[in-house]
Amino acid sequence: MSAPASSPPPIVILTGAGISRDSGLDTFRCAGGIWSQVRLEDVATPDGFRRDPARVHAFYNARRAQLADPAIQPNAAHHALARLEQDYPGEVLLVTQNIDDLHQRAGSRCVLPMHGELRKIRCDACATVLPWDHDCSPAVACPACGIAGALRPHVVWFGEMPLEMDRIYAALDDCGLFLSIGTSGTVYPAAGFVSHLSDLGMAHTLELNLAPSEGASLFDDGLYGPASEVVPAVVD
Ligand code: BJW
Repeated sequence: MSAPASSPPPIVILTGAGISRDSGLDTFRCAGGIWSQVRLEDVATPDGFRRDPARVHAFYNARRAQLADPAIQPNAAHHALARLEQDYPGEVLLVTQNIDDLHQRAGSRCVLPMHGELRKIRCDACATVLPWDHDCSPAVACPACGIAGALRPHVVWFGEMPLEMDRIYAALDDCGLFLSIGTSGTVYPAAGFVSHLSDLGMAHTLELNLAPSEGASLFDDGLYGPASEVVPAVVD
């Protein structure tokens, strides 16, 4: 990401599950969140998938079906970030840990979903990534290569390398403002972005969250409240 000298500083935005909470999707670690309903070792690790692929597919099938519910829509925070991308004269990169598609549906174009996408599936046999809006199971054959049992959710599990890391670090190294929105900051490498930036000393860093995260003191500033209120207040 490199901009002409006259452009305003590039902005990098990191979002987490908290931004989609006001759209009706559960976070992972809040009270009653996803990790209190299922064991992450069972559904979000390569070992869990090897042990019981049907259980893992069922977990993601249910979340895919929930995302397709007409009641689940982008909220004011997603829309505000899409407006920011459209109106800001410099570059805006939206890095999301979320696998929902609410940023894209709100109109954001420059989105890097670093933990994958719920509405895609990947073939372990031929590495093809396909749009996928229905249920999957170990019995389904890959439409690209015909091999059965090789499809897996296109998501990043613990122990796997998140996506687009080179592009993300290049953008971080170049940015003048970093916004972290609705993430607990407990999962690396995303949790390390703010320390990376304070080491570089070039960007202003701002946390927007319901309440200060454990790493709040690493940020230059913080603004706290529901994302659907705080994000539009910052952007507009
Ligand atoms: C609101 C709100 C409202 C609520 N408004 N805000 C020890 C030290 C350092 C690292 C490690 C370690 N041991 C293991 C690791 C690595 C590991 C890791 O970080 N583990 C930690 C738990 C310690 N990381 C990895 O394995 C990652 N890969 C990696 O490191 O690769 C390197 C490598 C690989 C191989 C070889 C060598 C090197 C991969 C991590 C993958 C994470 N995947 C998941 C599941 C994705 C698919 C799915 O969705 O099912 O990603 S886990 C889950 O956590 C999901 C999320 O993206 C991620 C982050 O969660 P997030 O978004 O922050 O949500 P919450 O719930 O935690 O927080 C919600 C926040 O919202 C809260 O702060 C609320 O306050 C706030 N909120 N309502 C605004 N209305």
